[in-house]
Amino acid sequence: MLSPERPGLFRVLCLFALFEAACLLDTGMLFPRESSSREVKELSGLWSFRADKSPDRNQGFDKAWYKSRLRETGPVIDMPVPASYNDITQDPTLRDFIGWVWYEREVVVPARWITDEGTRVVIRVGSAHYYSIVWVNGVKVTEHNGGHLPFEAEVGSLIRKDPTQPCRITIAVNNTLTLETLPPGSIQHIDDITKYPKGFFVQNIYFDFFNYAGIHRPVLLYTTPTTYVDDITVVTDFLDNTGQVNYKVSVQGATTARVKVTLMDKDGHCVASSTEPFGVLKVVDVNLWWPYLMHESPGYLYSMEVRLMAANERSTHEDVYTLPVGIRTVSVTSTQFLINKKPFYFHGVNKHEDSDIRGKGFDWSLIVKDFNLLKWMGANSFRTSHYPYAEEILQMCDRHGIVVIDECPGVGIKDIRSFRNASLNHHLDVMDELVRRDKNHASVVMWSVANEPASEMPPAEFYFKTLIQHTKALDPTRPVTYVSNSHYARDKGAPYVDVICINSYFSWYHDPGHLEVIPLQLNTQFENWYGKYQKPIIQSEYGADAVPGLHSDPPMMFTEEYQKVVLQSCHDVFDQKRKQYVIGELIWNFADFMTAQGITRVVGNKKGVFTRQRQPKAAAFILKERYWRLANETGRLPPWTKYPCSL
Ligand code: GCB
Repeated sequence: MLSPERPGLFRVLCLFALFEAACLLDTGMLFPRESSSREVKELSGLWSFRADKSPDRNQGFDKAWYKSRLRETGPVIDMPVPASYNDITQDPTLRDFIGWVWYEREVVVPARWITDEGTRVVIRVGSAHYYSIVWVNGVKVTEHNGGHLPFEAEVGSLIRKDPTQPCRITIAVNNTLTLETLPPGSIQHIDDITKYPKGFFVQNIYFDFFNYAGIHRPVLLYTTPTTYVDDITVVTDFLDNTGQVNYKVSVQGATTARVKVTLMDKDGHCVASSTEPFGVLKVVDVNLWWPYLMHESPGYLYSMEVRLMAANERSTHEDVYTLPVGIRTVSVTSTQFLINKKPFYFHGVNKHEDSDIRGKGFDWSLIVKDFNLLKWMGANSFRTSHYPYAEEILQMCDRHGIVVIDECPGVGIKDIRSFRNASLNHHLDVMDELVRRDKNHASVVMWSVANEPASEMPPAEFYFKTLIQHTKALDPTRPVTYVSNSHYARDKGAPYVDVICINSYFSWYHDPGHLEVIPLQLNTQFENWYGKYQKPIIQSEYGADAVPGLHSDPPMMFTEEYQKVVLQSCHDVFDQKRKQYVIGELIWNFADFMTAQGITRVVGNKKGVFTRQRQPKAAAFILKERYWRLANETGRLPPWTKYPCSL
């Protein structure tokens, strides 16, 4: 359990543990940034595309589609990258496709990257769902198991082989989910030819969002020198007015190299520096990183420039990487969540990466719009339900002071076979990748290892104990949670988490239409969970579907009025319990989102307070009023933010 007492010693121990953990991972996963020594070439745009519709989906491998141009092995269509492929065409078989799809793009590489042997060229895929294999000029360079997280490979030697040829990148992506993937799923073949066409099969999933697929985040080529900054780990602390940045720089490509680390404030003034690869930078009169609406200047970021100098017989290389650093602490007591030693109340949302046409494809316009809506409604936090979001989104959170509960794709672990070792090992690997990617984000204050697993099943205890302990060993500086369903009376993982997160839908999935049960049932829920575990509680999901434009008074399910009353009834209980041990409320959901087709979903899940096109329903105004009231009560706001109407 994280303890606010003896922070100095505790932090130093954490730091060593974090550095040890970082060493267990093969390499770093720094976000590619341009600098005087690094170039980035974005490969967003149109790629050639073909879905392998052969019965066993294996034709692409049998015919080695990666060996020549994709258009020479069969018909191709244009496919935007990044985007899910599902909603791009009018073809229902592509929307619901299961199996391998193939992407290809030819790239002209700057001549200097080819001629300069001192340049490392790396291909990086921000994420592709679910299993990916990458070839460059017909040679396999990497494969990756899992969506939502980046992967990369060095390709310099391949593009240098024949400099007269453009660099041809082929990426095959398979969206099949099995009992051992994260999230899990299963493929069901149905052989009854009296009822189903020959070869009929379906993908069963146990989660409530559409299994969008394809290359979801940008693909990049980037360069570094051959001796380079491979990873940086920072852990921050403060005492009185002095901030501390404990850091470690990992170098690849040389056994000896000189390092210069400079910490700069927002105006570019140096506030601390060092020539050691690890150590502590002290910042006098520190500007702490504060959440949005908790302070008049939230999201303060320093810049940590790492300059690496390495020499061989022939030349000197320099590599420069600049990492944004927010200085803040996080800790938990039995009733509170503390940021910079002050109580923090989560008033925020759950989101999805989801929108019309793009599906889960990365889109700056959508991201900026969503941040504007979050700030408009006075939300100070969100949970990355139910998988890690794009790194660019976390960077926005760092800059705007939006607090994040960072969730891995452990959603829908319902089948007892998904608790076996193969699944657990993969889940541990995913946590490694997630912590490695997101450990330096000030906005990330807690890890969530799963959402609503069947945590009452006997193997759940060993599974979650192992997973949570592993995550704490990876990062002892942040609390760990997983999200429970309120009606699991015997939750085997709860004793191991730092914060209890509970989802509940009273008067929706239970007692539909009976709004009057909410106060009693929600109160009982809190008392039971706190009574049993004595840990702070976040209401991590609550809400109701509302089809925009449907109205009724008295309220009926699926109308905007019903959604409003569900929210208001819950808020009354939150207001009583937040004086005790409830430390947050996250609405389900920020916006409507697409799901698989089914009798409870009307073209997707309609529990958004905004529509999928980001227009407010009546509930958005209820939340806006509440969140600003909470912020005025609990935060320290500058005068211009006190009255949101003037925004
Ligand atoms: C939940 C799940 C979420 C669903 C939501 C619902 O408990 O965590 O993924 O979308 O309920 O609307 O049913």
